[in-house]
Amino acid sequence: MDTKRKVIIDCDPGIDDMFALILCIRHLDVRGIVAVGGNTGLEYTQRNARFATELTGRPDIPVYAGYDMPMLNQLVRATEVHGSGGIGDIEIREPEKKLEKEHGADFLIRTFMENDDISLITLGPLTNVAQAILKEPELKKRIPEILCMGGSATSGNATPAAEFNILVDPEAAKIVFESGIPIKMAGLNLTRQNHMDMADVEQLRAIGGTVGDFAADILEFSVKNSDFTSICDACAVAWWVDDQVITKSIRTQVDVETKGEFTRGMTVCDWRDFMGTDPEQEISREKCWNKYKTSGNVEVAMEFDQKRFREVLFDTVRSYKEMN
Ligand SMILES: [Ca+2]
Repeated sequence: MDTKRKVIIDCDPGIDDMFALILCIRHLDVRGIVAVGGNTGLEYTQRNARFATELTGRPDIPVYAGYDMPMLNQLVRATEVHGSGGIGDIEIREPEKKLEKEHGADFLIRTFMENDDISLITLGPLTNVAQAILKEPELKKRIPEILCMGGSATSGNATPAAEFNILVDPEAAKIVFESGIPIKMAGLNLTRQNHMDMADVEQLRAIGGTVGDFAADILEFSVKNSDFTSICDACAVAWWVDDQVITKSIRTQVDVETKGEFTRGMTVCDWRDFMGTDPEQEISREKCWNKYKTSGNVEVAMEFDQKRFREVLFDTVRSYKEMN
């Protein structure tokens, strides 16, 4: 019996999304991929998602296009990080794999209204998911769980307060975080614990094969761009690929700031009951008080086993080579 977790992946590939797809397609039962505009435009993110299915030998996985633009926000892209085509400076051919005709948001609605056992992974701005919830509010009761790469328990990256995925579409993120759907948040405070550099590029190149070569190429672009990279989306999905990679998480209340002069797009985590006395650990790992009694809508990932993550990643890339 196949016991792999069934998932839909909503993403904006994106270099780190590609690593996440390489992991998920091997280890999870991926029922569909929905592209969203984010790191780059939808024109490229949906193409890269289709390319990922061919790269991994799984062109049977359906790929849908969702929304290109945020709900209200002005357009923000990260093409300086991912290249205008989303996967560095690598030129890829147009995949043979075709895009599904159904809109990505409608696919989300149909899938979650008809199934009870499929979870959702989000690796980009939350536009598609929020639009789907607005169109079919029953989704709030139908999506069992969302694993979200987004936000941060501490610092942002796009601004001092905000992480990129949330900043791109704060209104969408607010709708999702207030939906009542259980959320696992793997934010920057977690993913920054992973540093990939040229040694990792060389290791991927040494593994080789179609997936290994491609992974080495896009990682090299990332590393040359900024000395090291965290491949955030891959760190996030590791939570469901291998439950030993995320070694500590804390449930607390997380709200999305949409109005702040300096803090728009911030994931405001309620750490008031977790403020300990150790200055080296700003957020205590256990509750110090029980004064504020917030409901705790989000499980926030806090600690990451980098060694184990690397083993999982490199083993996965190797496994694709052995498959060919
Ligand atoms: Ca992404």
